[in-house]
Amino acid sequence: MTKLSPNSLGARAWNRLEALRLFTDEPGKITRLYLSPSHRQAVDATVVMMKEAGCDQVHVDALGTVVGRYEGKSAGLPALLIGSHIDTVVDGGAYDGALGVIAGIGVVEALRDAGERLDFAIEVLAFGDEENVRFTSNLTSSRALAGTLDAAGIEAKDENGISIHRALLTFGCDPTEWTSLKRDPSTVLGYVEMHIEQGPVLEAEHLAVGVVTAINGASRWTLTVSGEAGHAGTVPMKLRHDALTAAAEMALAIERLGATDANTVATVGRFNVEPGAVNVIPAKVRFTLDARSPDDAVRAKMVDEIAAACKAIATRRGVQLSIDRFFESKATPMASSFINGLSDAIARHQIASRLLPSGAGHDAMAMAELCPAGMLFVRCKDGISHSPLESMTAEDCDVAISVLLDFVRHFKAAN
Ligand code: HGY
Ligand code: MN
Ligand code: MN
Repeated sequence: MTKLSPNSLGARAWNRLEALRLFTDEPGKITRLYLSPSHRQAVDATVVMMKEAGCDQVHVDALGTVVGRYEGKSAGLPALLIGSHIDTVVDGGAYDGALGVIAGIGVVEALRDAGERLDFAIEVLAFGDEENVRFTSNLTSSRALAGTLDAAGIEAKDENGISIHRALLTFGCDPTEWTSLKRDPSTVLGYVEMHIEQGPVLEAEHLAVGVVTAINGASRWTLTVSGEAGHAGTVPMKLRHDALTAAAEMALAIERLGATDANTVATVGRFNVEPGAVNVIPAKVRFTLDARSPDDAVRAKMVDEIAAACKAIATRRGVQLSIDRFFESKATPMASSFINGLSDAIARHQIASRLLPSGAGHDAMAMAELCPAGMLFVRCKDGISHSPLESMTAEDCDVAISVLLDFVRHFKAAN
């Protein structure tokens, strides 16, 4: 139980996080995929939270993003955007994404309670497609605002063949309106996202918060290995074209090549075997690659080596290999004005200001194409995320939102 006063920023945020975590499509786990029934419930709850916190206007846009606007000293002023995502991975945590949305709501509520109106508006954004788990296209809701989403993104399908377009109709949105979501840069002053670190650095250095310098670039592929099905009892080992053992050798090559540079990572997260019978030699394996680096040239070299290694294994084993490169994001530096502004706010809280890169991707990657973007990291336990073991403290939540509120109050649009 927290020592915070019930009226504190942290306690109020904690209650909202505890409410959001209940919206899941897998009871007992937190699984809230883009445009799923639980995402719709979370959207509806976020609308209510934003209204109760004092947003002057709240709406759900054509791609399911909840947008809550708190006007400045006069209506229609350019806005500072505060956002993150409310979708999750499968069996994920309660803080990845949701924390940044709840923090934005907390900032609006604190200003409203103090009767404060700033020289700019604030818009709190709850994006819904950051995790790239259900559909192959990613960051669609934030890229639409940045103006970098293309029509193909809306036709991306999930593994049941349902497109984002069709899922939006079921969700209650009008997908044809997505093209109007692009923001005029003159109406936006910047974007700031608060997020758990999803890594061990802040905890190891006993810091509640830190400032992100840059977000690593990522490449995501689906690799399909096609071999020959056969009877597990009759086909001699040397005559087989086993898709699974070929894919397994490729996965080990990916693990080896991902480790060639101190700052690169490469992961095989999904591995589907067909037909998947105990007495059938696997005919087909589809698996995913997620490869990242803070340096785009290093990442390009790594993925080229991965492709070459997988092709060589396929040739030697007499199986077919096809690669679908479905996602690519460049390494994204954060705006120095935001790095400095967030660092100053941290210093005003007598906390040492720690700068660190983000190995995880965020909506800030997309928003940085529209406007100056910054991120405030918050300590999480053991650095664990994308897991039901993901956790943080209400006290750190309180400090972090207080820092974010301080940043907002001191924010001056870079002219
Ligand atoms: O995978 C990522 O980096 C993000 O959590 N979607
Ligand atoms: Mn996230
Ligand atoms: Mn995530």
